Amino acid sequence: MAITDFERYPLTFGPSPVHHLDRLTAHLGGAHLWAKREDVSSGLAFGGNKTRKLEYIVPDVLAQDADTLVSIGGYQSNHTRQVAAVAAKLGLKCRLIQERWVDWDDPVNDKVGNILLSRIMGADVRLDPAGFDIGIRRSWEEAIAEVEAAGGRPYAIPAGASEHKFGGLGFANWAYEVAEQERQLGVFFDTIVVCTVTGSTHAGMIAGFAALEDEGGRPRRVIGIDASAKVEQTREQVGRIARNTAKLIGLERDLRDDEITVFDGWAGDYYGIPVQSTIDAIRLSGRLEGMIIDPVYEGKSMAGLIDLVSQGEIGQDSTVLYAHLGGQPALNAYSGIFD
Ligand code: 5PA
Repeated sequence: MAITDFERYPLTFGPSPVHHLDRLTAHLGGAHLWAKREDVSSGLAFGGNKTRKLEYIVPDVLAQDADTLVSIGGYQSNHTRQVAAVAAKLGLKCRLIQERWVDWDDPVNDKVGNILLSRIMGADVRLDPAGFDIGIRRSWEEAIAEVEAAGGRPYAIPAGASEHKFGGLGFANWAYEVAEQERQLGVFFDTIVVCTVTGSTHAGMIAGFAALEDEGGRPRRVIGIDASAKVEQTREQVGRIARNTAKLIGLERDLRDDEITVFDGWAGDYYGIPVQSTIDAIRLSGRLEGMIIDPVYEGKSMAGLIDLVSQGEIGQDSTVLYAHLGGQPALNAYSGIFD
């Protein structure tokens, strides 16, 4: 099997745009920085990385003739908002468990941003007081059982669509898309920087780029920046999903440990709570590039990118592709930071 053997249900406009970050590059005075924008590549409720993952999951939903998508995330989950959008687009029902993953006391945290959009799109949104965990949750299993008991045909999509058997395919294909865009642009991205939490975005990229390398492509670094503040769990999950995805797309060797790189140092102490470097990164990206990033994910990976370039860990001659995975709607629940 190869990535092209898997069916892809189109939910995006096509390849996500890639552009140079001129002013950020000049400001940091090091590597050449580019961005690839999952945040502007779909018309479904602002898109993001889950939309691309779901393109490879929807064919299975349709094959199973499910009538309700069931998924889970925090109150401000981007993933559940994208599941709600896909359900709306397919004419399916949607049942969402929104857990209190983040101890953030903004009074509208469970009302604005992502959760508001999910409600607008008709999802059945249920709040649950449970805290952060990227594993399989009981509340989610109960929701599936409830849909079944009511005569529905649920289709279960785990947190971030990561523990799904096809969860890594969307970003394995992203790697091939990057290779094609490199040919068009005449550049080579030797370093990719990506935010990682439930793991299948980063894992898919690792598998995809490993397959490209085995097809004769030049090697490159795919650096995951942890935003879960539970780096060991994330690293384990990324490695496992990368290996599963690599097998699925026909990689004939095991992945090396040095292909699975998850850095910590920018997540702060808690998932979902921005620290000073997150806020600085959000302001810098906004002021220099007009590129909006969020306080939960991309603000943390951008803080990592800024430091790695400033400290020379990513060298002067590097050409870096920053994966912008979306997530801006959550900013609405964090307005107090920018007063
Ligand atoms: C998320 C995830 P992975 O979960 O695939 O590692 O992706 C991390 C990530 N950037 C990066 C943005 C904007 C994201 O939304 N979000 C989760 C959610 O519930 O929204 C799965 C955690």
